[in-house]
Amino acid sequence: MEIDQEQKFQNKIDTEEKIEPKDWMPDAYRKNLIRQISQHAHSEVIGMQPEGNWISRAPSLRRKAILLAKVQDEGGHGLYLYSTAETLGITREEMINALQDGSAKYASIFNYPTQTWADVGAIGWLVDGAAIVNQISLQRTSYGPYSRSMVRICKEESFHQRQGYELMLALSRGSEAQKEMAQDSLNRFYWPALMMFGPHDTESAHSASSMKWKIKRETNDDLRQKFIDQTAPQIEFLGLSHPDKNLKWNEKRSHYDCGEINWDEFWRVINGDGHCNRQRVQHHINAHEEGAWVREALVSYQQKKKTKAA
Ligand code: BYC
Repeated sequence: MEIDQEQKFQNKIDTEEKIEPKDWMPDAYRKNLIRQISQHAHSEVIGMQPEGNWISRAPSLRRKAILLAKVQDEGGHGLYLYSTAETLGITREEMINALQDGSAKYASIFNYPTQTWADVGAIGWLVDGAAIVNQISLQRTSYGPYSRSMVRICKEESFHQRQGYELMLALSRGSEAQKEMAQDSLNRFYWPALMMFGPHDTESAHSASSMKWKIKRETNDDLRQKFIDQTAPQIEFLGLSHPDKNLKWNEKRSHYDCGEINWDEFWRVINGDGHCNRQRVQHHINAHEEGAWVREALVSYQQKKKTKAA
């Protein structure tokens, strides 16, 4: 019976039919999706912190308004994704607990500090840029609600990426000090942005099953290569120097060859020992505790409405 169900499920995947919340699915598919989607949601929400750090110090009203809107969008993405994960039978509370007790991960990039204003540009350009490359591919993921949330998120991310690049362009066409600030920021964020795509395919624990079930449509290395290829001419147009001294166009492959990521750093950061891991989670815990009264007020308002209607 189970084998039959599993075959039917795989046929659906193979013929590009979306899996919907009430459809039968193997436990391992459900578990893998909950893991990836909840970690994606956590990344969006924790990702508000490094940029939020600059809202009160944005250099103009225009820049402040743009940054406020962007950070708010990221919170919205978190909400779509938590709701998507909830359709798989996990509660928001369980997901938040896993984030706060360290059992669930979030994107490693957000454990790096934002030291200068240029970092806001570098995050928009490189971090949202890397996220879009991944998320465009995830628009075709096999789970219906995840795929639909990606369509909406990608539209907003592409605005974020452009605002980041425009900020970097303004700095790189500005004074010598501004250009230096842009270069320094590119140097610090380039490699961590490449790490966002995860370990090499040969080291990726979840890739084989995720590719078979079309949760992931392209591998970590293929997506990373796309990002490397699209970013090189963007760096050149800014007039900045490329942080990867081994980067070289390979005519035969029609791709850039590149230097190696520092994988020790990657594993250290995702296992909790980056610059800001403790600070990011503690800040989340504090905000969550401070916001408890809002959640309580909402629940009692909803209960009141229900009692009135009954
Ligand atoms: N950081 O088997 P693998 C944004 C973990 S935010 C941390 O290859 P998978 C934005 C991985 O979870 C957008 N952990 O995993 C927001 C696994 O650990 P567990 C974020 C990482 O899932 C604010 C282990 O390493 N986007 O746009 O097949 C401001 C083995 O890896 C990372 C998403 O979340 C990492 N970089 O592939 C600005 C996209 N890489 O779970 C911007 C959705 C790997 O076994 N997620 N790990 O404990 C994905 O596409 C996939 O989950 C990944 C990893 C490609 C990230």
